[in-house]
Amino acid sequence: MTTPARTFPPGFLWGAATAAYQIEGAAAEGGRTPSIWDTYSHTPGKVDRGETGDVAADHYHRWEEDVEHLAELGVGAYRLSISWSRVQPGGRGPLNPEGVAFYVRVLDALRERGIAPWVTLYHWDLPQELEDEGGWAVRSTAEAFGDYARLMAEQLGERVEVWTTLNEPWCSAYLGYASGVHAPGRTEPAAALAAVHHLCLAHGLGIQAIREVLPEAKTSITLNFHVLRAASDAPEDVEMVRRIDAVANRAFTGPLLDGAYPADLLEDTAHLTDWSFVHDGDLAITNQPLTALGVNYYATNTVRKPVSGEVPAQEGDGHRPSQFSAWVGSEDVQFVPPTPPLTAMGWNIEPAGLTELLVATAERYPTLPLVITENGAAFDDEVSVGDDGTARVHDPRRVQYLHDHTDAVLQALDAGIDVRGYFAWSLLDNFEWGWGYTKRFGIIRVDYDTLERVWKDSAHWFRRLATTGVLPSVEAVEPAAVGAV
Ligand code: IFM
Repeated sequence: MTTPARTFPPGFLWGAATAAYQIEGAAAEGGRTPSIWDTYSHTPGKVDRGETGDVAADHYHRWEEDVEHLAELGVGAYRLSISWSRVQPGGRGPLNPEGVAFYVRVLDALRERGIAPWVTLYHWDLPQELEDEGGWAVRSTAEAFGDYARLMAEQLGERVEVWTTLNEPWCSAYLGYASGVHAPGRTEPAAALAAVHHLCLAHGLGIQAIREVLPEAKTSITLNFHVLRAASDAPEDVEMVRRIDAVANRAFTGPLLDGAYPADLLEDTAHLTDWSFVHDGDLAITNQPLTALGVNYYATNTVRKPVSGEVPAQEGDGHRPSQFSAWVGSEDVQFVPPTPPLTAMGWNIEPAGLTELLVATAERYPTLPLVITENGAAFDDEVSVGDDGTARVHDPRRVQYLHDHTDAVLQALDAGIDVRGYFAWSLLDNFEWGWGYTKRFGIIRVDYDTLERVWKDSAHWFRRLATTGVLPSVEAVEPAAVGAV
């Protein structure tokens, strides 16, 4: 008996995603000035092995080859981000024509190949000058972002399919300003909460500006929701879920989608701030209609109340994000170490969490289409030589991860959820922030000595999925001739 094919609906969008600082390199070329990630990565001790994005995957010089890889993958969309300090050095004032021309070339090349550009305006690389003026802890950064968004709408216009204002503002605010494990590396919890609001305000000002220039623009924001589990049914553990949900999830969905900060968040954080940085009228700005909501999903988190006298453990590695929402206003929450199997990031693998997230988000916001803008996994890949003498990367765990998570999307679709697309993170191995190049998320391998690209088995598998819309078996990883899948 054969199992019936699992098929995605017609028009379901397949894509691959990257971000500027993680792949471009050319950090000091073409008029680009430093962002907070240049400063941070060049600060000794901040990034593993002292690595920086100076060269990264050298996409700035190899973008034509990378666009060919996207075309070969058969994806309908590519999610990229703009380096703010490449197009507007310093984050204010005149544009840098050379920087703008780079993105125009990339977007035009994508369009020529029938690939829709999904552009994120901010994927964590704030121009350093704006950080010097206070960064996301001050309101003027949100205003500068609104101006930048307007300029981009004017310059890039109809080339852009979907405008995403921010990627994962949770990371920008809490990892950048509370835990300090991301740029700019500040450890000021009150500033992190101000950053939450100024990022939401930036989003609203950005959407308003884009719509003034391009009234029909499709707009979005990408959030990395925390899918939370209580370690037990005990009320005190369930209460921990509420606290983390407030600071990690509803701190963003509140202002962005409901037009209000949740009352429990304000109460939980009252010892840190009075939230007076929220001005009259701000919540009408932050709460903009969106074409779709971008959902990034990797893993789940289990939390519990520490037993009396227990010091809440900060799990082993300092780059793990989960612990740091506890750090702002919820110091008494314990994140339970994840249960294997784990990815190379130490994150658990729980595809059902993705279905659950999509169903819960759609229940809360029934008219908002959802798109998975990131999902994928880092594993320690090995290169081997195939029978034909070419380099191969057999990455069965990544194939399994992608298979099980796209299957989880199908289950959400089966439940009637309006999910419109899925972007694999990531097109290429790249600079994984505090981890440098030690973690490989790409479906295409980058050899950091030669900068050569090699398709992993997961890329071959993903190509089958993207070109057929039918969920392939995990064995379907052999290279296929173009048109043969
Ligand atoms: O590499 C990051 C990306 O920049 C944002 N989302 C999570 C990915 C994996 O950590």
